[in-house]
Amino acid sequence: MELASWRLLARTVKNADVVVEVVDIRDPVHTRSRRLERMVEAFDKQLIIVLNKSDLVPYSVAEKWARIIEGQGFEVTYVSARKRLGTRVLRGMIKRLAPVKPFSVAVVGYPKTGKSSIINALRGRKGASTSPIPGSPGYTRTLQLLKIEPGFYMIDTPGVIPIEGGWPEAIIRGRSPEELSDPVRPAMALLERALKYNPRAVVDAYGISERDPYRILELLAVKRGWFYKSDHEPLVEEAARTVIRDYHKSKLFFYVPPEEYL
Ligand SMILES: Nc1nc2c(ncn2[C@@H]2O[C@H](COP(=O)(O)OP(=O)(O)OP(=O)(O)O)[C@@H](O)[C@H]2O)c(=O)[nH]1
Ligand SMILES: [Mg+2]
Repeated sequence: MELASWRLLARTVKNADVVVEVVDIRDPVHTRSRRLERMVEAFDKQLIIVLNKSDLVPYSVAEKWARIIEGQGFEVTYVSARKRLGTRVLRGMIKRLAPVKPFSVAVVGYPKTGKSSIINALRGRKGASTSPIPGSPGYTRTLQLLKIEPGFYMIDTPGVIPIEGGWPEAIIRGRSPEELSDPVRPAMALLERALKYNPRAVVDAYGISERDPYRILELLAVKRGWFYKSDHEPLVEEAARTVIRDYHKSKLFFYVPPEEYL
């Protein structure tokens, strides 16, 4: 899987008039890149932080995250690319920061935050290819220039993984589940977080009412009939990949409450 290099991003940011950093509202702290934000500052470009996937959290949670980030001195708004909510506000914000046409907006951020989906939502039609899982067909590999309206362009970029990304977010977004040499540890960390923030997450996704992450993987493998041929032990690696995929598809559902951060 190809991710954006910092050099490519620097060039893109330098040539853009406005930069949109797309963040996953389920976990804004771990899907924001301070390094990216500092780079935008260094080039003296206008930055908008866009909290995407707001259809997955209550309205009050979206509002609170926006206020927190605003309080840090950023331009911020929340949208749902999937439901096409908040796109009018975002469009207005961009035009306020880039009053003279023609202008271009670089859309940057962590993998799988919905960068391409936001561009499509603003365009009102598809054009930027999208995909649910890192590395699966449709993920963004190179820069792509898309027209939103005459004189208003957006540049779609591949996701970037900063070093400060944090565990396990950087791992599970940085590679396709198949490419992970050890999917079990990140999947266990993910399950722990899921249960911490949504006690019903595992019951709702798999009908398994167990709280020990390793045990959950074993039970899921048994449930799906995944066993090692050699010793007939549950194939926990396959269960781990499934858990990671289900997080990307938001079937394994949780979000980090803003209160945690205040
Ligand atoms: N629930 C929900 N899912 C979304 C939303 N926006 C995007 N997604 C989903 O998130 C996944 C990733 O979307 P993309 O637009 O491909 O994300 P990306 O940031 O361009 O991904 P890369 O180019 O691979 O870095 C897809 O499965 C989308 O359907 C949203 O507003 N709500
Ligand atoms: Mg993309």
